[in-house]
Amino acid sequence: MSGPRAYTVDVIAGDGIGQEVMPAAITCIDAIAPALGFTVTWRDRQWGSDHYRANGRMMPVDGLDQLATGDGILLGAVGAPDIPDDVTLWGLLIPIRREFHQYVNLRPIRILPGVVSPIAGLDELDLVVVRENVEGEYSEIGGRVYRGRPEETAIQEAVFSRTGIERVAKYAVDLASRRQGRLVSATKSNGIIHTMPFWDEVVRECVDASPGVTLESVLIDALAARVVLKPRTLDVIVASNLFGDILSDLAAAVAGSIGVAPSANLNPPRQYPSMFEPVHGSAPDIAGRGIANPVGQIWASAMMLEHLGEPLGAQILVDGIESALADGVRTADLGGTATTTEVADAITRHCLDA
Ligand code: GGG
Repeated sequence: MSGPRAYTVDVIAGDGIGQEVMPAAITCIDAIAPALGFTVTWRDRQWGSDHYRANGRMMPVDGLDQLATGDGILLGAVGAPDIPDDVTLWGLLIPIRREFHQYVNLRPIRILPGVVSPIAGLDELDLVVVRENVEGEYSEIGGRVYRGRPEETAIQEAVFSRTGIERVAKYAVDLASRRQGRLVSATKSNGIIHTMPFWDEVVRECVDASPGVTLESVLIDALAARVVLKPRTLDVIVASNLFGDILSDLAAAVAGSIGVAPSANLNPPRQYPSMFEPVHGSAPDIAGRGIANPVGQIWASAMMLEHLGEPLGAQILVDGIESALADGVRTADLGGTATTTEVADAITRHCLDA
């Protein structure tokens, strides 16, 4: 490519601490971009719960059309105590994942320097959760009958298609083949007797087509225990939408704090923009105090740079995070006293020294 590489990124800081950690990530990228020869045009989208309170919608009617013209989406957090969680999630996050076929939710989990795991003696961890991101248990199919009566009943259907399982399983198999060659699949085929045996079958077919990769199917309850008790026996985990969400939050807590974990909602064929967000939510209990951990957001931005074709920028950001944490610049969730801005400034300084 000749000339400066120019990217247009839609920024949805969203709710709560999303508004605090997002500027930290933008500051870091703006600091390193000139020396690396690329530019980013940030398109600020003030969508989320405030937009909902003012307009009755989490984003404008043509919000998805607006996002379709960009190269990527950087999301902060969604969720507010006065709005039902299903409204915030289904009004913003889930439509974006679905519209842009972001069927892989990639969630790397590592113990970063200076971060202490709550599991005694665990000082190293490096695993990746590959979560199916557009179908499964997150489904709008179902309903509620006999509202307010003793016989009130809710039905929620899970949707698993061969295409949907195959494409995320192939992604996970490919990733496993480039790491340790070991894939663990989360299942519950003993209790969930239609969708989970189908999931197991299709994942098995995908693994069998890749001779260098071994597969272990593990019941989700046992796998959750293993994430806590023996996390280092895990390398790449592939899981359905709900199981992947829970396992990755759990693994992030095992790695020291959910505040540092990043997440990439990927459209692997790159026909549509992908979206990058921290795993954490809007954390209304600490919002507005300037103490939120910006590392998850900055690490998610590094994943975005990697996806956009700026691997050096991505590496500089990750190295900057590691150096700042190793220096002891940490927010309260990691046992430190630094503010969001102090952590972002320390990371930026390290990035500029790189
Ligand atoms: N950082 C994005 C965010 O706020 N996520 C909140 C959440 O509840 N996400 C659920 C999900 O990823 O499915």
